[in-house]
Amino acid sequence: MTKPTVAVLFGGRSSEHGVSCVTAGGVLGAIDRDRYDVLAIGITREGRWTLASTDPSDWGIADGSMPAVADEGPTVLPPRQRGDSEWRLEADGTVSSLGTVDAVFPLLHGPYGEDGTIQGALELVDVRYVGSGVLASAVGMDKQFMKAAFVDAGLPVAPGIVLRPGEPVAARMPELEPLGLPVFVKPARAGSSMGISKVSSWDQLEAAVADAVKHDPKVLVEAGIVGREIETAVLATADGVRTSPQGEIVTGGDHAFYDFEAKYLDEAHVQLLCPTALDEEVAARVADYARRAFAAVGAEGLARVDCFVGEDGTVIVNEINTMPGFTPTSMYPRMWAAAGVAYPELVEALIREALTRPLGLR
Ligand code: G1L
Repeated sequence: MTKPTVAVLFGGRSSEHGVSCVTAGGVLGAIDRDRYDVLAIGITREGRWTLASTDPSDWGIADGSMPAVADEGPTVLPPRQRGDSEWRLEADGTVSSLGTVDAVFPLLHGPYGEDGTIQGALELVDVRYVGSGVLASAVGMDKQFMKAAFVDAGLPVAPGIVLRPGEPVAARMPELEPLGLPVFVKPARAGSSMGISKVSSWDQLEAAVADAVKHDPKVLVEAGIVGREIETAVLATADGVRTSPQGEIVTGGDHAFYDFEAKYLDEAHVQLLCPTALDEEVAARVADYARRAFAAVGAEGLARVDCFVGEDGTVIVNEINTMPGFTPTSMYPRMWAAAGVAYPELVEALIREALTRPLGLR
């Protein structure tokens, strides 16, 4: 019997190229080769698509670089630049054939990856993929629309104001001031925590917005919420939608919050606790909100939902991540491990869900 082919798509032109490569190494190590044929498709930092080794032992994953994709390796697609609208077709009328791909693991982050573009490209060519579709991926990448979807679903969120590209901040002060201090200034659509800053006095706002604008011309200014950072993993398969035991991000050291540096560079000062102690009633509410947040954006397969829990038990939904950190030691897999679901089982459940989903509207 022929095995389904699963392609792992990774790397890419985003700042999280290295994280994506490390994640691909983890996924490639976990896919059951007795059940699936595997392809590894790397996208270089320049945007060239290339075939990579599927053998995890070839992966120098420590340095987060793309393994065994020699510059002279086979090119699947030529590098593309913004505005490069030429479609290069092979003689047989197809864009390079890799044979049949039954499901893709789209391990790409940020613009051109988790914002729905890859998902759309796969929809166009009738290829199934793991995780959320076009709309949920795009909504999950845009904090403005994410908040709107949560509000529409009756979920509690932090109040926020969106600054449009090029807009003078001073003109919006009458709306901004009622948010109170501190506020968090965030690029509306960045894939990671880069460009986020905490503003404790209004005279810091302009500089914070200038920094955020480097990552996205659209900026969100959000009321600062005091509370524990509690995360929930959601897994949706044919068996239904399940939520994991909650995890908690505990930030020490001098990080003002769980910022980019804390997340990726300063492991010593950030603790990921799972499971974490939560009042039973609060835990149930967090789980309920996680499910509803998942449904609110129309997520599929998996998502991590991050909440703030105040001392009085108030829960605020901060965000949904339809492409959560997914190395074997990332929070999402660790939260499932706490529920007895090991990393390879998770990978298997997600592939199976992708393989059995209908194409087109669902
Ligand atoms: F394919 C999944 F399962 F939907 C998926 C896709 C992407 C899960 C997790 C991720 N995460 C990432 O790609 C990343 C956070 C490592 C960005 Cl590079």
